[in-house]
This record gives sequence, C-alpha cells and structure tokens, in this order.
Amino acid sequence: MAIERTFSIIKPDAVAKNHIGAIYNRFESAGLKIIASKMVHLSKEQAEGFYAEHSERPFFGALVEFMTSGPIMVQVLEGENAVLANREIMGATNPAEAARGTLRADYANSIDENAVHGSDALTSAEREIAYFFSAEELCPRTR
Ligand code: YYY
Ligand code: MG
Repeated sequence: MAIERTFSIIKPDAVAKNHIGAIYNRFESAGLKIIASKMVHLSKEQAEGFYAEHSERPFFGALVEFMTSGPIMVQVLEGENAVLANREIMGATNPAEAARGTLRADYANSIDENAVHGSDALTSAEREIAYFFSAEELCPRTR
C-alpha cells in the first residue's frame, strides 16, 4: 500500500447546499488527511484550463458555466491509495448510478451537477494539485 496524494473539489452545487463539512467528514472518516484547502471562485479561463481534456465534449460549455456559477472548495487529500480511495468515496459520475453511501449518491442531483471532483490517476492528481496549489501550501502531517 502506498501513501498517495489526490486532488478534490467540492463543486458549486454542494457548496451552495452547505455540504462542505459533511463531505470533509467523509474524507476524514475514511482516513484521508486534508493537507491543503481553500475556497475559490473560478474564472471562465481557469475552469476551461482545468477541464481542458474535455474541451471537445458536447457538455464542455455547460460544465464550465456550472463550475464558475459559485465558489468551490479545492483540497489535497493524502492517505493510503488516496486516488482510488477518493474515487470510491465519490461514487460514479452519474449519481443515478452511484453506489449507496457515496458522496454523489447522497449529495448530487444530476450528472452535470455532481457535487465533487476527484483525480482519476496519480499523473492527473499531480497536475491538478499543481494547478491550484504551490508546494509551500501543502502541509504534510508530522504528528
Ligand atoms: O471524473 P468524473 O468527474 O467522474 O467524470 P468525467 O468523465 O471526468 O467528466 C468530468 C465532468 O464532466 C463530470 O464530473 C460531469 C461532467 N459531465 C457531464 O456533464 N456530462 C457527461 N455526460 C459526462 C461528464
Ligand atoms: Mg474525470
């Protein structure tokens, strides 16, 4: 088992519904440690850059509009197999298909407003963490 870091977003829908604390509780209860965190309101350019891999998809415009519709929480989670662990906590992209007890089953309404983002691989985690945080902003736990 490897200690990994992954990147997470609480999206505008879940922030607007006051679910930040409940979602942080899920991360911590699962043994993932929050080692960096901040609230940001993305510009159109920031959202387009973050989701560049989806720029040719039909939902891209709606995704950027949604992600800029209100503030988000961005955080770095650290722990055993953090990338996969966070994806399991999140549940499937479409909340209608998300397993019971996952964040998307409990807090998301639709595939386009689905409460949370999580990196899908270690390489994307590194890129996504660097997109929002400088090295100095990451606070590894020493106790
Ligand atoms: O990684 P994950 O968020 O679970 O899904 P992706 O396939 O990477 O898509 C990113 C994002 O795009 C998804 O969370 C919602 C949105 N989206 C959509 O609105 N409609 C789709 N059919 C697929 C994805
Ligand atoms: Mg993805």
